[in-house]
Amino acid sequence: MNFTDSPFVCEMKEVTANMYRQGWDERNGGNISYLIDEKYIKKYFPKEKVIRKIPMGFTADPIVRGKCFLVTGTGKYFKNVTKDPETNLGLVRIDKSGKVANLLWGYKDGGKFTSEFPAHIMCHAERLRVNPNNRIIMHTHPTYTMAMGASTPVSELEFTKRLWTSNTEAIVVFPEGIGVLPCMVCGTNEIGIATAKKMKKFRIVSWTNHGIYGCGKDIDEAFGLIETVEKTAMVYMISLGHVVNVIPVNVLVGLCKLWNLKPMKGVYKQLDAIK
Ligand code: 2HA
Ligand code: ZN
Repeated sequence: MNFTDSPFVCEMKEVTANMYRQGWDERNGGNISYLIDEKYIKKYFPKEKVIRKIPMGFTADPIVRGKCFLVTGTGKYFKNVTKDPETNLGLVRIDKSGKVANLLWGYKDGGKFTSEFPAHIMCHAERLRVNPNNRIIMHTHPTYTMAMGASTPVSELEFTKRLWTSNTEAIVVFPEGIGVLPCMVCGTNEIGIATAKKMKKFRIVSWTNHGIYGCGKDIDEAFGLIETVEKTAMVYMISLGHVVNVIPVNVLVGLCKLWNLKPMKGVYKQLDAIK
C-alpha cells in the first residue's frame, strides 16, 4: 500500500487544485491539515518509520498528541500539489511530548509543515472537543471575503448580519455565525491561540486583511462552508451601494424555524426570540 496513491492524498490534490483555480491561493497562500485515523496509518505504514523529527515550537494539546496529520508544506504552492504530492505535502505524527512532529511521509525536499501549523493543531484540538468527528482545518485567502473584511467593522455581529441578509443559504449553512479576528501577525502561536478560541464557538473564522479558517468532518464540509461564505461575500461586495432588497428578518426567522436552527444571538431580536 503506497500512501502517495491513498484516497487522502488524492483528496488533497483535488481540493488544492480546485482552490487554486478559484483564485484563493495565490503563490504559497493557504494551507490544509487532515487528521488521518489510526486504522489507515496502520494499513499504509505497518512498520512505521520516522524519516525526520521536526520541532513544532509549541506544545500540542494532549487531545492531539499521538495523532497523525497530512499537512501542506511551508512555502509550497497549492497549484503544485497535484504534480508532486510527496514534496508539497507531509504526513506527521505528533509525539507524546506534544513538542515534536515525526515525519512519516512527504516533504521530500527537506521541507516542513505550513507556518500556520500552530493555528491548525490548536484548532484541531478545540474542534475535536466540540465534535470528535472533525478531521479538517482549512485556511485560504478568498478574494471577496477579504474585501468584505476590509470594508466591514471588526465585529462578529456585523459581519454575520451582512452575510445572513445577502444570501438565504448563509443562515442555514452557518447559523452560529462567523468568528472575526482583527488583523494580526500570521504564522505565530498568538494567532493560533486566538483562532482556536474562536473555534470553540464558530466553524468559520475570518482573519481581517488575510483570509479565512474553516473546519469540518471531511474536505467537502470544510470547503463547502468556505465556499458558501465566499459566494455570499461576493454577492455582498458586487452589489455594495446598489442594494434594494436585503433579506427581511421574517424570512430569516422562517428559515430558522424550517431548519430548526439555533442562530447566533444578538444579530436580530426577532431571531433571539425563537424558542
Ligand atoms: O502559508 O497562507 O497564512 C501561506 C499562508 C500563511
Ligand atoms: Zn494565509
